[in-house]
Amino acid sequence: MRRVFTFLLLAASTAVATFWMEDIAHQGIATFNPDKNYAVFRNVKDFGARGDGVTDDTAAINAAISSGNRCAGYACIGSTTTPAVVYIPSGTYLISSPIVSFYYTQIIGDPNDMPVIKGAPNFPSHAMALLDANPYMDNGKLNFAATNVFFRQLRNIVFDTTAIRGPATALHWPSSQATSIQNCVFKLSNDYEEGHTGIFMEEGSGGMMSDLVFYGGQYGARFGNQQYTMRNLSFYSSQTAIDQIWDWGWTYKSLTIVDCQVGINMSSSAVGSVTLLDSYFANVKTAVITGRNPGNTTGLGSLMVQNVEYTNVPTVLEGPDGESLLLGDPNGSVYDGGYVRGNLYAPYGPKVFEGRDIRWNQPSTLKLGDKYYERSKPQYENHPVSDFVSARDFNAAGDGLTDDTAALNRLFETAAANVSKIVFLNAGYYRVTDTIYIPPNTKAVGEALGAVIMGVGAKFSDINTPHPVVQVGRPGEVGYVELSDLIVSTQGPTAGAVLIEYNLNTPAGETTCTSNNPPSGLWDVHIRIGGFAGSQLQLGECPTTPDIENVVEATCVAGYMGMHITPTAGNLYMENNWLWVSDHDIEDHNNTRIDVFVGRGLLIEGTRIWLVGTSVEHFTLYQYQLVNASDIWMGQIQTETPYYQPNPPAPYPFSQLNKELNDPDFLADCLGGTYTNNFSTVATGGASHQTSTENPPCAMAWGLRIVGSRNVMIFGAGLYSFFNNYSTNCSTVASGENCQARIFSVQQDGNYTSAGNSLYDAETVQLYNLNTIGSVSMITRQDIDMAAWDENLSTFSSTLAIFRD
Ligand SMILES: *[C@@H]1O[C@H](CO)[C@@H](O)[C@H](O)[C@H]1NC(C)=O
Ligand SMILES: *[C@@H]1O[C@H](CO)[C@@H](O)[C@H](O)[C@H]1NC(C)=O
Ligand SMILES: *[C@@H]1O[C@H](CO)[C@@H](O)[C@H](O)[C@H]1NC(C)=O
Ligand SMILES: *[C@@H]1O[C@H](CO)[C@@H](O)[C@H](O)[C@H]1NC(C)=O
Ligand SMILES: *[C@@H]1O[C@H](CO)[C@@H](O)[C@H](O)[C@H]1NC(C)=O
Ligand SMILES: *[C@@H]1O[C@H](CO)[C@@H](O)[C@H](O)[C@H]1NC(C)=O
Ligand SMILES: *[C@@H]1O[C@H](CO)[C@@H](O)[C@H](O)[C@H]1NC(C)=O
Ligand SMILES: *[C@@H]1O[C@H](CO)[C@@H](O)[C@H](O)[C@H]1NC(C)=O
Ligand SMILES: *[C@@H]1O[C@H](CO)[C@@H](O)[C@H](O)[C@H]1NC(C)=O
Ligand SMILES: *[C@@H]1O[C@H](CO)[C@@H](O)[C@H](O)[C@H]1NC(C)=O
Ligand SMILES: *[C@@H]1O[C@H](CO)[C@@H](O)[C@H](O)[C@H]1NC(C)=O
Ligand SMILES: CC(=O)N[C@H]1CO[C@H](CO)[C@@H](O)[C@@H]1O
Repeated sequence: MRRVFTFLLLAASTAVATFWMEDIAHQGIATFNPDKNYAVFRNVKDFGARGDGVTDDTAAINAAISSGNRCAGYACIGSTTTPAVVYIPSGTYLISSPIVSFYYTQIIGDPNDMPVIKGAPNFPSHAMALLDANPYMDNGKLNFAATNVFFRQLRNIVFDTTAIRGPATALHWPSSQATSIQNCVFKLSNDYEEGHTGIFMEEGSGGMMSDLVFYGGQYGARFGNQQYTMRNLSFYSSQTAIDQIWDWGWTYKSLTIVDCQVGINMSSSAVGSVTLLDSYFANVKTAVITGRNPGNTTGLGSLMVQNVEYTNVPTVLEGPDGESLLLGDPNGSVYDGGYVRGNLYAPYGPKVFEGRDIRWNQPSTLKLGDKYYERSKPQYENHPVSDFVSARDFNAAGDGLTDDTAALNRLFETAAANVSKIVFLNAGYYRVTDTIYIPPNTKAVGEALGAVIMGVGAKFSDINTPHPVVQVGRPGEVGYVELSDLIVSTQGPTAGAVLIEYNLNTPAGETTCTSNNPPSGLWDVHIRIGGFAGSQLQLGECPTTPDIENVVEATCVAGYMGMHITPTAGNLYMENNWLWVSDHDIEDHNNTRIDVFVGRGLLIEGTRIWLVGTSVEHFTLYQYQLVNASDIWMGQIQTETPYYQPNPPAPYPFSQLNKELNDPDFLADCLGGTYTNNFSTVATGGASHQTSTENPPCAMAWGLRIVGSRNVMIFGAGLYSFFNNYSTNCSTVASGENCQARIFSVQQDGNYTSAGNSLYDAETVQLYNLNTIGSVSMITRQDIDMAAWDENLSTFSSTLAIFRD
């Protein structure tokens, strides 16, 4: 009887279709790894893991991660040459000590039957976590500097700590750009006294998490990081769902918090701001705890909440002394259109604002139902392997030497002709000498974040003739695409390269989104310029030159623009995208700084674009620029000014202005010394910024520049300028945060009444929770600097809660 039962169970489980990623031919290569036998794809079962819930699988899983002389330990703090997909088939994997992840690792479970990583009863309670993605070394430091942990993913895993008595953490995840966790479950002890935690993250520079479910725990999650975007997280029966350890800015969207004592505890004085949208709390004693007392005039603990329902929640917001600042209903539902607590500029300020039930314009064009549109990265889990076409099967070598232009163009053209086909770009560097055209109807996914399309050569080399490396649709073209897990790069001097030109207009619902006519999507599609093996833009070629005045090596001018979303483009959802001009050489043992120059960051001229968890760093003229754009959703955007500026100052070496692209004119705006500020009319803080504004350089890259655009909704922005000529002395309170004069500009082309009100029926720009570092002015409106950093002192950053224009 027992045997038959087992047999039936086996038969049933083999009947479940395996995930395509498990079965597809694994032809990915680590192009610039000298070991030609290096394996990118690793199935833990090939390393002896059993997944039977009984065998101790710790060593086998760790072997799958570590094999191939990969980057970890004292010997390596970063490398792009050892990317890996560690695949975990369905099963229950018992572990007795931590699984330790390495640099550039994707840990992916079978989404159709998610594997369980289960801590054995003897799992040591002093251990960091079931999965330690960045272990502390004997010297007390993390293996990988948290702010340099890039290119890492975790998907489709169930973590289970319930068999462990005493403290336990499922996941330790100090992380930064181009990292994501998607579709994971955390099963923690329901006994709060045990002290279980789902995710512990104490530092880093921000990434993306989505579709996570937490059960039990003293803490569902404890989050500390500079900034982050998190979407669709659910917590059931945790004592505290989210313990906000520290942040400058944080955007939560679509949280569900049920049967918890506390929803979000953000009372620490190290919390700069939290933005919370489209969420639901039920049977929660206290939804949010703030450390910010009423009337507090600092930027600390700024909070913006919009579209949240509370059912059986006695206290919506609790103050620092345990008092109820906003009441809920212990026996019913309360709906909140929105509340904000922090400093307001509308457009002038600051004014302490503590309003409730705010219902400012929320463009319906950006919503599906009553929530802002959101959509997770497709994993194609219902597709058989036969639906996939691999780059290697189209003779794209991906070896960094062969010219793969024709092969890739043929691959995309062929796949787009059949709506069922999905392009699989095997890991490898695809060297291309001309544009790769991605037609409407393309679905494509890369392997290991190691599939890199790399533009090189003459077509991309003229600083005055921009030429796309990847072009999505031709101007005016209509259609739909889905792209994920890809990197677009350049090699050597390519001053004319536009890494991605996006032209496509996708038909989608006109007034609100519809699920069956979705916007196109780019998930984990990144731009990386310089600082990696094979780029020919590393420490050897592009060392910094602080001691030489205004020198730029022509061989280190490596791009015209990161990404251009052109005027004909519309209906595009972007999630977790990092556009990075490297500031350091990832392969170097000390992550030594380098100087690479790329003109423009992300230019948006289109309409109806969502940017969910994106960042743009170190471009010369600007990071984000919006020109005549409309219906734009930006949620926790993040920027950094190039570390070398003002040596040389912007726009050098891109001194040829492109008027068609509305390039900022630094010569006119700054070098004539004509810029003015309106700080002296502000009620408070006059004295201190008189000294701080003495000599802040103005000819510096904009973090965000908005020109003549409408319905721009920004839910969290971190615009940072840490350096002048490689020194951080300027990004301090003592120096007056004077790395640069200004960083955020709104210029609406004279579309104002004489009283200064917008001519538009609705606000043109709404920005919530702006955090800046190293910029004297936080807002420059119509060329006038008007929000001084010291009007809104907060954490290491200055924080203002609302800017409305
Ligand atoms: C949210 O996450 C859950 C759990 O992973 C998933 O079932 C659901 O589809 C997600 N919702 C959205 C809108 O993506
Ligand atoms: C909230 O967090 C603070 C630390 O910032 C802690 O002292 C306090 O006990 C927490 N409150 C609750 C109810 O857990
Ligand atoms: C303002 O609130 C923060 C916490 O969010 C607190 O640390 C600070 O002491 C308060 N400042 C004043 C002047 O009340
Ligand atoms: C209302 O809620 C409180 C606290 O949750 C509970 O004690 C009480 O019985 C409820 N009253 C009704 C009428 O449901
Ligand atoms: C399109 O692709 C599907 C699935 O891979 C295949 O079954 C079908 O034959 C293809 N159609 C054409 C016209 O090639
Ligand atoms: C930049 O800093 C270096 C020191 O690291 C100094 O020698 C040089 O003069 C500085 N250049 C400018 C333009 O400030
Ligand atoms: C890294 O820096 C240390 C000193 O901080 C130096 O001893 C070492 O040589 C450097 N290593 C490399 C590879 O540059
Ligand atoms: C701005 O965009 C609209 C379409 O959204 C277009 O009709 C108009 O011509 C554009 N204006 C400029 C100045 O480019
Ligand atoms: C300066 O700010 C004040 C409010 O503080 C405002 O009334 C005035 O119009 C501003 N001036 C300019 C030129 O923006
Ligand atoms: C100014 O606003 C008007 C009315 O909405 C609009 O038609 C026009 O295109 C705007 N001009 C610019 C330059 O944005
Ligand atoms: C930065 O400040 C330190 C300490 O005050 C000083 O020694 C150093 O010279 C400064 N560096 C620059 C580039 O100004
Ligand atoms: C106008 C305003 O709110 N200014 C505050 C900004 O932050 C500083 C330092 O915390 C306060 O002293 C100001 O009152």
